[in-house]
Amino acid sequence: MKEETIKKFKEFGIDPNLAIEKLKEVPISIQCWQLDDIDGFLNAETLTGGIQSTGNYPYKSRNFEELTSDFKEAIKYIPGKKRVNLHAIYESDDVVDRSEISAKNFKRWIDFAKENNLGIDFNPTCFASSMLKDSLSLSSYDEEVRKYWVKHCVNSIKTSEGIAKELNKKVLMNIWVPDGLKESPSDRTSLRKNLKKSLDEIIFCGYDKNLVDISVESKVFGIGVESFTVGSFEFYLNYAKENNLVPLLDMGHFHPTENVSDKISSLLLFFPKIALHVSRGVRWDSDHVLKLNDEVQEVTDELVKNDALNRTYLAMDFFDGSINRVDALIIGARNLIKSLLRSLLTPRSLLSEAQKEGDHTKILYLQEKIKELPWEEVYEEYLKEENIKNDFYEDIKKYEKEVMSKRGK
Ligand code: RNT
Ligand code: ZN
Repeated sequence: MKEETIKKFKEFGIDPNLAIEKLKEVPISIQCWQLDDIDGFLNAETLTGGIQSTGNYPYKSRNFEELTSDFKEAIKYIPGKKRVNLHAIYESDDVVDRSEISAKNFKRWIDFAKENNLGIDFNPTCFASSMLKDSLSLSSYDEEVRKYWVKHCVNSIKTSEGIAKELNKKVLMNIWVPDGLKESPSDRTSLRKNLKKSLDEIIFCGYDKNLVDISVESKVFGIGVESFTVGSFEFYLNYAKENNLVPLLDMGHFHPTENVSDKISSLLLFFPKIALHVSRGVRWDSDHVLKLNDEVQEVTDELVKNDALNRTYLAMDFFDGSINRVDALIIGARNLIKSLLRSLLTPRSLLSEAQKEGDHTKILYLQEKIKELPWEEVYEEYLKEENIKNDFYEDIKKYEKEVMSKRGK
């Protein structure tokens, strides 16, 4: 890095090299489902559960080989520690019904993770299934349906434990269910009681906390289930607190004027660990590719200010089928990384001192002044240290032509 650059940051008491060292240690969980519009490998059922990947950009991956090829291509351009975020529908070996899964059915993924020095995170897939009844899974009134999903989640925990043992790395297993209703329910409580009972049954089976952390993800509404979501924020926040689980906040799962960044400091006061799905909501829709925008910046700022990077599971969650899906992953991941870097390059103590002194003019002055600092040069240095090229657009074009386009449509 140029002396000049270092000097500019030092004037504000920041060491850019230290920022790079810290950034290198922050793992980012990369969602495999961006690469195939959440089709999974069971190629059985269409995507349901109030989520949709729109757009028909060609050449999406159709199987394990294609998906891992695209994943590898994407991570060539993503610096730092990485994890692959899997869903149960990406079962790769000796495929069984998803309620029966174990780590054996993810053998090739485990090998893939070992070869590429990746961690794995796991998700039971409680959607895209004919076993959903009236858009309900774990909260269903139908005991056969409810028990099916309980079993799927229990076996997802066992699968996660198996994966963690194999990799010698902890797995975050995240439960999100699509359960909800299109119109306002006459009885909210019974559905929430069903969900609570199912979760109790799932965690009652026990799990090794050294191997797995379990998170629960809330949502405000989904497509087709606009009026009521069983697993609301209050529901899961309380459930997580009572049962030592990790609350997971998806940035696209709140009312558009509600900011996840504002919730982080409160959660960190009460939970040892939190989890985030870093995503971008647009109007009613969540899950757009991350941009380097103010809200992502505010979220990473909160994590850095609270010295909570090592207490936070950072996963991306978006799926865009209208652009090259490999580019989408790289662009999103890089924006999260840039945001983290900018947060690490912010003079926290100067800002918090100014607040304590009540000098709000200084806060605004500093907040805007530091935007003049050459963070891009620190970013380029980081890429250089990680042996990663900055430009990737032409390379992915070439990959699209030489590899992806051979898939036909
Ligand atoms: C859906 C949730 C959930 C999913 C993935 C596929 O609204 O955000 O995280 O996106 O599990
Ligand atoms: Zn999510």
